Amino acid sequence: MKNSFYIFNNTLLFAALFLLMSAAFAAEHENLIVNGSFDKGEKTPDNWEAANGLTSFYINEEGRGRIVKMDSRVDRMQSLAWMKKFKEDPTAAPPEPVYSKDKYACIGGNEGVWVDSGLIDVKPGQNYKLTVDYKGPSSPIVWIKGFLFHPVRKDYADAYQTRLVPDNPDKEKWKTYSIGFNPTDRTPKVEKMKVRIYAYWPAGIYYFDNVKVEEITPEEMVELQKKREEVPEKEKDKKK
Ligand SMILES: [Ca+2]
Repeated sequence: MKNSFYIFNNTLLFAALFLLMSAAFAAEHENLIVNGSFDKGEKTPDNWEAANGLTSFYINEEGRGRIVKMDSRVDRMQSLAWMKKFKEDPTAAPPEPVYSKDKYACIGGNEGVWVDSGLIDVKPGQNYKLTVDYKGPSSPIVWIKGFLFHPVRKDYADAYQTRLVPDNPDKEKWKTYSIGFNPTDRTPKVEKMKVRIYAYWPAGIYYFDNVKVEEITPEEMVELQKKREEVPEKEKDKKK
């Protein structure tokens, strides 16, 4: 009896702790990008653009579920032709990749490779934090693309962008990177935004996981901006 009471008490304690923690995370750290882990959905993860199977892929990695893989080494002409075909018929089977002898003739030396998230609403005046897990041979770009509603064209038009460029990445080891940003600070009419994962030069294989956009406080924004300004300082040191 005493034992079961103890277990019951512990269960209650854990339940209470769990609720408290969930409430804290929900209040401060809700991921506004639905399915930022890429794990939900069928062939294409929910809320993300389809991978074309030649330069962009959704693959599984142990312990991470599904991740994004991009290969920017593929020949540019082949990539462009395939992207056109894939757009017309997403069920078509991708060709075997061609790797050109001229290393500048790859898609990474030109247009690059990307996949986009779905659009989310932008709150006026709100500070946000973008976070991504990344591993690869060099720095890719994770963009935030902001849009305003064009009254004449009755469509969303480009109005804002900022980028996260992972500093000092590792080919084998995942690292987590973040920036702070505020879409309406200088472009107050921005209403929507999305994430664009983008790999280009140097040609190589790039991996991404756990894309997160969350609302942050002005204090958290100041901390992130400090970190962002430290990067050019480090660059300066390298050149000395
Ligand atoms: Ca994942």
